[in-house]
Amino acid sequence: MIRTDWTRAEIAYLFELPFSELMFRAAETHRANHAAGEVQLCTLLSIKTGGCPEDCGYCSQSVTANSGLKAEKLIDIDAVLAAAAEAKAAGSQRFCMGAAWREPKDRDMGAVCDMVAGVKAMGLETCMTLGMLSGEQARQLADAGLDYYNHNIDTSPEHYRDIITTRTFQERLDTLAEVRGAGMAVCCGGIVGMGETREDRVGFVHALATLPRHPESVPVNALVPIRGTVLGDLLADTPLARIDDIEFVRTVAVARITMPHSMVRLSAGRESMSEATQALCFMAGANSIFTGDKLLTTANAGDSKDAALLAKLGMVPMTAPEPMRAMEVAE
Ligand code: SAM
Ligand code: DTB
Ligand code: SF4
Repeated sequence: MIRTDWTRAEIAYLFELPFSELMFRAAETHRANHAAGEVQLCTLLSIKTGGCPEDCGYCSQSVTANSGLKAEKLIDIDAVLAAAAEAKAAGSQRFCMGAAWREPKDRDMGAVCDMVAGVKAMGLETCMTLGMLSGEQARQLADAGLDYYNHNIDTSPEHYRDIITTRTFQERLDTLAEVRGAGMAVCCGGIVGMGETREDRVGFVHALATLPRHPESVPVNALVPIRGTVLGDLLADTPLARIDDIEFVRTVAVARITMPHSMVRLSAGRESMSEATQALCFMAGANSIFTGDKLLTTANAGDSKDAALLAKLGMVPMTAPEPMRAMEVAE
């Protein structure tokens, strides 16, 4: 049964379970709803890098960060299609395009919709993350064939204002409602390791698991500390503040148990994670990763490292598109 009425106390209880008990329950939920030996491969491309007016404390692309990144223009559709072809050849199932915008300008919509249509025509699932959307923009993207829209709530509602001051948690929820209203699937998660408390992690999972419909994809990122960003500098100066591996795995497990049908993506931060920690995340129910050498602006594990890890774990890339898989499970 899919529950959207989780209480914070229930989620806190899951976080507090003995680790082996939590892992057992998460693995059980995973097996009941997904093919547990399969991992979905997704590839990211930054289609518009840097110069973002928002002040997200973790992000290299904010104008408030001194990350040395220079603002670029929206890239050409040919470059997008070439990157998508490469991703497809490497076995990726979904192609995610990200732009460092607070929201897209209406004059950009034609170009991004062409990108969606082009990538979709190549037989890849399409995802975009462009910041906040109006209802009309969401409809335009849906009409162009966009399958997923990524828009993260990032952390608990209480911790949100310590991380970002240029928009509110409620504005995130408003865009998610526009995405749903336009009929697209939702990709929504956040970042662990931003100096939040356990209670914030409880509040973060609670906010996702009590949305009117669970996001079809839930990316769980571990903060990538980038020099020149508020959080990157803070973490570099206090290394002990880095998220504990077991606590990260617990977060993945609780996401899996509370949102059983969702794809839980082990997202940014894998580069600095041991193979053993990643394996624990898969056992805890993570069933999706970002592949390739690059995320948006930072390095990622890379295809050959990932292929070696999956082979070592006896796991295989997912091939069937997610909606089909969901139907198989429902039968
Ligand atoms: N501008 C759009 C937005 O904020 O929705 C899309 C791009 S933004 C880079 C997408 C997501 O990447 C953020 O919501 C955040 O969760 C994640 N992210 C960004 N920088 C990160 C970092 N340094 N470490 C981990 N995750 C990060
Ligand atoms: C998500 O949750 N993580 C991705 C994707 N959605 C867009 C982005 C990760 C970015 C990591 C830092 C960087 O490369 O700039
Ligand atoms: Fe802009 Fe997105 Fe980075 Fe925030 S996370 S600064 S909105 S690109």
